[in-house]
Amino acid sequence: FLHENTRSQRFPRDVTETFEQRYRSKYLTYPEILRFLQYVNTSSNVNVQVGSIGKSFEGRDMPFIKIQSNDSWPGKRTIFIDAGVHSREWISPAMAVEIIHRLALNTEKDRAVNKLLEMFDWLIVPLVNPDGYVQTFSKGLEGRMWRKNRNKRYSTNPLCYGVDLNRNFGFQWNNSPEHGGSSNPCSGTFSGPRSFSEPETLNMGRLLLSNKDHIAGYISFHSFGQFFLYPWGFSSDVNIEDEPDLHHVASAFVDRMKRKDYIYNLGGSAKTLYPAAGGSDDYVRGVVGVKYAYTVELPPHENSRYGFLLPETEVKSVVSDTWEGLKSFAFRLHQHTRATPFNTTQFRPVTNASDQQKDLLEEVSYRTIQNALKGNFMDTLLNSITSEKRYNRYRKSRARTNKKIRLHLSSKTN
Ligand code: 0X9
Ligand code: ZN
Repeated sequence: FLHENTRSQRFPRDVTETFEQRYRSKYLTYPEILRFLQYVNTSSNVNVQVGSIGKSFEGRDMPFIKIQSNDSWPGKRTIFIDAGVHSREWISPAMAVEIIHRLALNTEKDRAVNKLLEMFDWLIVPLVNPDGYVQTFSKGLEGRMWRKNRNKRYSTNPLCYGVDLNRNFGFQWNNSPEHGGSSNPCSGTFSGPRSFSEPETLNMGRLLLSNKDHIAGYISFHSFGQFFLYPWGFSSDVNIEDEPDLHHVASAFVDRMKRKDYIYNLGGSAKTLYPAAGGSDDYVRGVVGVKYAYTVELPPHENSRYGFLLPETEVKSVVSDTWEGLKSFAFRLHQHTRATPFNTTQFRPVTNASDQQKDLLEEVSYRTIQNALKGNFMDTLLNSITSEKRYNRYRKSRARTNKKIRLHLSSKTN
């Protein structure tokens, strides 16, 4: 698939020069990202595996790369990174490209890289939303500032295409009074007709669940604002039980970045930024069962006038500075989790003061995990939500659950 979008089947002679010297000082296009991965695949000295996790709505491949030390083994603890969920946040895939370059090519001869590969395998999806990304390179209203995917099924108006992929993941989907998603296709935060209605989120869900037992940490790169966020995003009323752990590991990044003069805001997602349900981070934590799941809002700072339009001249310094923060994060994660045997089912996905609420919410995510473990997650998921009948049944049972939670909560406060 790497060849599909490239004009020439072979690399031009100056490809090394092109990528070594120019990839960090410019935003790569979709075909350039594929070509970059192809280059890494053939030139890395460590173990890399490049492939596609599936197709986007418009049929583009969603590339992944797995980077491991040459003596790695199946099931080794993995850091999972994704980028480009929102297409206009160009610095995000640029960050993923930087990470891939650092880990797989290590042209800076950074001694820490060996350690990083010793500690973890790295699984990276640099562009979760390729259709949207391609769209942002076009002119006009639906051009540079496009955020969602390019699904055309929910509206005939081109301004109203697409679903916000970060409202479409299947955990607490649309499920709080302030869920931060919209049911209007014209909205920039349209959450889709149901969770995992989009091929992009479905492909991610499948990949995540099939790696569930060895993902030690998850980071989704977004922009902008300089926030380091942990769950929960779906509601600001629910606290995460192990907040001190999540905070401690993330603060390694935040402290390191501060020394480089980047001030990051660290905290629970809904409280620190705003409530938004259906995000990938909540899903990774709540259903996949990864304890350390984060969303990072890259530069510029929230007060910057640039917003999503971080100038190309800033790319190089931002991604190489952020790499330092990521290294600190990985070392801290390793250090902090080394003593505890790695078992993702050890902790409880959702907690709050109320035990009853805990049980109800856990039941939902636990069932999803059980189904995933039974075998083909995709079949399970597709069967359970694409058939209208079953979907309605599911919705009704969800409504009942939600009602119980609400009743219980109000009885507590009254
Ligand atoms: O709204 C979002 O999806 C993210 N912010 S952005 O400006 N990049 O669009 C924040 C997502 C935080 N995580 C959750 N709310 N689950
Ligand atoms: Zn975003």
